[in-house]
Amino acid sequence: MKKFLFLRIDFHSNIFQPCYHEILKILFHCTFHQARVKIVDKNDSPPVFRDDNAVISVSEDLIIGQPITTVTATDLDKTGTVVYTLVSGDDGKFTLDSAKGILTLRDNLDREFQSQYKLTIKADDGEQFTETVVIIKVRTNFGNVNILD
Ligand SMILES: [Ca+2]
Ligand SMILES: [Ca+2]
Repeated sequence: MKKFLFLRIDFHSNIFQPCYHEILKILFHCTFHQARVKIVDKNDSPPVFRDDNAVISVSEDLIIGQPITTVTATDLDKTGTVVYTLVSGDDGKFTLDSAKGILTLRDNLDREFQSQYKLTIKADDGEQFTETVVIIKVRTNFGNVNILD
């Protein structure tokens, strides 16, 4: 004799609940059990930067240690922690908080020496990573302009 099992899947509670339980039990003299299925998240999505190729203008008289911007990457996964790294282009002028993504000034800027920095920043979730570019444009401090007599 063939036996069929009908299942109703309740996605909200993740419970696979047998339907017609009592009817089938009477017809086929079998028993049913409920099973609770918990779906565990896998770290399979890369972090995604909120802003790509951001351009930020800063004054050349910015004080060392002052925050410039915060880079943010979102991750669809519940597992894994996003770690930010300054990969290249900073020339020792900037530092990046690995946990919060806060970019701060590390050394004095001089527009006459270098007017633009192209920073490559990485967001890594332990499995996959994404990179973005942040361009820092240095504005002139008018106090440095030499006025000839
Ligand atoms: Ca996932
Ligand atoms: Ca992830």
